[in-house]
Amino acid sequence: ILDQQRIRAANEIHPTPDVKFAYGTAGFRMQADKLDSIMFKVGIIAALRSLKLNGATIGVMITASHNPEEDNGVKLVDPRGEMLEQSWEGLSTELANARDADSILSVIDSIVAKYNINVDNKANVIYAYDTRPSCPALVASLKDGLDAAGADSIDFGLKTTPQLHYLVRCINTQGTNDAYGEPTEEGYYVKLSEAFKTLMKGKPVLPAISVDCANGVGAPKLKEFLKYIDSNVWTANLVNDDIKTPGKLNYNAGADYVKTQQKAPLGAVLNAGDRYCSFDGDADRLVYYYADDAGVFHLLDGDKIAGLAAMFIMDLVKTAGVDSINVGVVQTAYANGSSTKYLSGELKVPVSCVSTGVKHLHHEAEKYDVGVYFEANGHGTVLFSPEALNTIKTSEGRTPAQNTALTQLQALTELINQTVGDALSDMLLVEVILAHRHWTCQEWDQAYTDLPNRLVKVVVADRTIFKTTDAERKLVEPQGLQQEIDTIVSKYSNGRSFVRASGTEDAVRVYAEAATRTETDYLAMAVAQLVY
Ligand code: 16G
Ligand code: ZN
Repeated sequence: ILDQQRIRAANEIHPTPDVKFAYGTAGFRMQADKLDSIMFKVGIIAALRSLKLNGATIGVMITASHNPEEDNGVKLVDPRGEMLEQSWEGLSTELANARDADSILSVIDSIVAKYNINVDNKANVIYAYDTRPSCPALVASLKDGLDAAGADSIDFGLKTTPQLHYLVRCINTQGTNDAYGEPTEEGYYVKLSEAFKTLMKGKPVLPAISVDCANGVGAPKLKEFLKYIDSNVWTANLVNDDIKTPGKLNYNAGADYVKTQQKAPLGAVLNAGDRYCSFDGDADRLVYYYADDAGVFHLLDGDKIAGLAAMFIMDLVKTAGVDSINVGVVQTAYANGSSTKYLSGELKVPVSCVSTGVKHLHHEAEKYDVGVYFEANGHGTVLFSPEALNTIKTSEGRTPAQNTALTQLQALTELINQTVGDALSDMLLVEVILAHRHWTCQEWDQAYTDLPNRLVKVVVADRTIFKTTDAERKLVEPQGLQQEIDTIVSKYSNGRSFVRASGTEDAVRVYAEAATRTETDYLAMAVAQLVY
């Protein structure tokens, strides 16, 4: 199936530039004009991965999420809609860095030999892309790789990242007990909207929410979703929904902008009492925000969403009388200290801390019956274990209240995109909870007060010398640096600070939080000084 001639030909048309490529936490991501060779090679890797898994369908998503419009990227999705298995990241990197046809073919041979791959089988791959102007050319290169590898491939066109993850899972589970849904975009809207309607039944109609779509793919997809919901049930106003004008994608807008700048996006005028949220450029991150009566901006980030979701699900589990289901929350070191305190101290829910990156959170969340995971940046979801799903499905309530709660839990398992963080699905989850509680954003925000925090990016000569342990909260190298950080931190009340090398940029990140804004800024600067 793997056609050596075609692979050589593809390599001629898509030569590998002199760049050091690495499959990182976000797949391959960089300036779009450097990605051409990567794409056809990703096509080959996707085919090999499918062959290794007996022809299961693998997904390829072309996007650079919240990055500037000039960037692009590509990542692979495993059969259950999860991130590519880690061991294959290295293989992808190896192939990406092979320059001449002979080296490319020899990397392919070594993968085939390593996994005992039967190249006479059929590989299945689906792919989709975001709104970036560089996508069509990259898609063409990807297709060259898929064809050279003899894969059967389907172009799903413009999709959000979580929609592509959903499609992969649906295709691979079709016709099994584990079927996840119809493998179409429409199937996705139907699944979410039906679950949403069930959960909103008898609840107050919320005033329209304002959704900043970062001028990305979330805009047309949210508009599509709205067709499935009667506006008497729920509706939204879109801001930054222009996907046509060059240069607008993620420009001063979107979840990453709002989270890092701690201010409203371009084009949003905040009225006290109203609800606002932002998606990122590929609609897998979500943050909420509002203005108080004094007009002051308040952010409700991934930590706040995790707290809200955990609280709601724990209550439902109790009301439904299925207390055997345990709920846990997974965070990273970036979670605000107040959120961790709230979760363990008030909700009394187990909390784990893992390294940055969705795959780490996802993996850890699978250890609970119901695992709520969110990064502070707004990427997250809720996972229900097969046992939990079964308990919810088969339990019989002894009272009408128990039955209602069971129905609602069941609907939650369908509303939540369990493959990966999904801005649309997560937003619907938040809306459901606010409607159930009759809460405004401000009331939701009362759960706890975030400690002031600061994230500083430090460009260093070599970021690889920064090695961490304890879920990135402590440095082991360079030697002695952690003690110096500890000494500084100990001078601040509620002080916490850590340093880690970025997985997506050539820089080191310094995070700091403390009791007051001023102290936080001093702490962040003092630790950043140590790193320079
Ligand atoms: C990637 C990760 C995101 C993480 C971010 C950290 C996935 C799909 N995405 O975007 O979860 O928060 O990297 O970036 O895993 P950093 O390493 O540059 O701080
Ligand atoms: Zn994203």
